[in-house]
Amino acid sequence: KAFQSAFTEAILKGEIVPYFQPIIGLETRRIEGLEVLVRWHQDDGQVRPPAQFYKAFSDRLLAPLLTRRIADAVCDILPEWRRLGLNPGKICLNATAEDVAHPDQLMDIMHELAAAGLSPSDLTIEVTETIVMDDPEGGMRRTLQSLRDKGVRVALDDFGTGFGSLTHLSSWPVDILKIDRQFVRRLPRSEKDRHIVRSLVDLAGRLGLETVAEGIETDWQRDFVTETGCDYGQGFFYSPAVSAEEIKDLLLRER
Ligand code: G
Ligand code: G
Ligand code: MN
Ligand code: NA
Repeated sequence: KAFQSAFTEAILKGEIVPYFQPIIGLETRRIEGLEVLVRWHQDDGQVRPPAQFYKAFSDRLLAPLLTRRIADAVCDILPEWRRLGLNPGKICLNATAEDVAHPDQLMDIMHELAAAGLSPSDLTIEVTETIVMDDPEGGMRRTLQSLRDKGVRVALDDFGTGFGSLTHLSSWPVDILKIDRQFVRRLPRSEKDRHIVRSLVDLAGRLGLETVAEGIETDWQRDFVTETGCDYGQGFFYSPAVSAEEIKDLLLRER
């Protein structure tokens, strides 16, 4: 309860803000998309990552407010980027379980972003396996499918960390597979992880999915995943998630 009111107040005060982490085309070596990652700018000047307010993501009241707030903030930024001639590529929003269980808000958000100039085909919704695991009535599947029918792309985040990953891959309507950074972290030392990453990229390709390797921290890791045929890379090697002001500078450099 105390957390609920503190977090709601933070939203109202504009302290809940989007940060942006570039997603790089491994062939083009350019920014092809941005993952939107929430941060809490507290009034003491601290920038808190989601690990310090993870409860908000699973709270039935807070989760939809959080998603809406982040989407609204992105809508506010898009016109400025357009004015400056910046191309952010795909905008990748993380969805909560509540979002996927109740599709109305996600549909609203898609329309709101479209009105701000982002076409549905430039929007990606990221869901984790833990979110989609429990879907007895198939409602979540239907949400994702109706987004895809509108041209929005769906990414399966943190792939390989949940239970029954391969089941999800064959039965869920997804376009993109994000290889979790746990498989990238120990490269090049771990021979097993090299095999796993290669196999995941190969499997995704055969299933017609695009691939993003997460957690790229070194040029060796970048070269390795590029050589596997992986499409995109994301990680501290390129950039951590940065503020709207800082991502503008990164996009300006690529203009
Ligand atoms: O930014 P960071 O790596 O600390 O994020 C940690 C986790 O929080 C990630 O798994 C990410 O998917 C999740 N997360 C970050 N921002 C958002 C957001 O805006 N909405 C949702 N639903 N999850 C987010
Ligand atoms: O769960 P999701 O993949 O959406 O969360 C992304 C999180 O991973 C962000 O909180 C971000 O800060 C973190 N992250 C992104 N790139 C790297 C990286 O290269 N190394 C590490 N250790 N963490 C990363
Ligand atoms: Mn994500
Ligand atoms: Na991830």
